[in-house]
Amino acid sequence: MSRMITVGAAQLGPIQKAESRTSAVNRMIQLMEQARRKQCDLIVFPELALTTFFPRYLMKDRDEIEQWFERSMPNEVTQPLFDAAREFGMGFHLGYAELVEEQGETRRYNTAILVDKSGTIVGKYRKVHLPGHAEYEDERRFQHLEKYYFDVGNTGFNVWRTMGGVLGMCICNDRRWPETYRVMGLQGVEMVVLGYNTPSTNGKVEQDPHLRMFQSRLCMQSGAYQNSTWVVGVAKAGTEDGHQLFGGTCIVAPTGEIVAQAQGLGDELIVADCDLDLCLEGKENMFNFTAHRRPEYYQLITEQAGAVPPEE
Ligand code: ING
Repeated sequence: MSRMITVGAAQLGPIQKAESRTSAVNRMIQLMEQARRKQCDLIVFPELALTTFFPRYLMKDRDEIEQWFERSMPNEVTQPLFDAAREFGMGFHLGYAELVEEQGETRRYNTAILVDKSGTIVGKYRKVHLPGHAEYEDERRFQHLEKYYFDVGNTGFNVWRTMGGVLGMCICNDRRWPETYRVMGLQGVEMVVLGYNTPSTNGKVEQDPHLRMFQSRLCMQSGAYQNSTWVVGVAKAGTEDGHQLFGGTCIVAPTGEIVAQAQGLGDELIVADCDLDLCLEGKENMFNFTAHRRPEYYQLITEQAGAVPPEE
């Protein structure tokens, strides 16, 4: 048996601060047209795909902050993506900054949606692991103010039965945490789709760019292998107003092997035929959770956040 999802991982090159959302959407539509020619069932766009990676800038004025956020989805600017999905019979995953009123309070989330082939939103995810810091840090070459701009997501790590499989989502820094994949693995996930914006250098300490790429890949490949799921990781890449983001968009098989990867740092579509039945081998053997997991020994994982070494 095979259950195929042809997936397009649509890396976006840089979006400059001055670039409009309409322009970003037009670029994404072009990638959808390419993906249609390659018969993609699903196209995956990056985290915060409509704008530059604005958490690198400190803004204090409320209106100035809120202009980076979407108050509804779809909206006037993003409607063409939904129309193309329906016309092409192609699902999509999109990351964006979301502003909502919840219990009388304004909340801001780093959000992603999953849209099916009819152009209907079937799933929403709000980023849980927000990296960086909540206050301006003078010693940094650039800021990473996600904890300042966003609330911790309140959706949890869900999966959805759509497009012939069990699909899940996470966002950027979430990909570095094994818990992210395992919670979806325990719901039988067969494909995790995620977008990221990862600076090529650390804003504070020197770090080899090659090492940073290695670590990003290591996390996605081990998440795939240890849960026997496809992982589709899609970058926003290149230089945004002088700030470099690494690329490395890739599609990872349930074996942990990379089956397709982007070559450059611009808008680039890579495609793979992902047979969801390839997940079965791992799910029935090495990572047969029912047979082999011992949750009674994993309590610390949900009881505490930080490490507590034994006393000296
Ligand atoms: N980006 C980064 C990521 O995890 C980050 C966060 C901050 C990485 C500092 C490295 C250093 O790839 C997002 N958008 O989560």
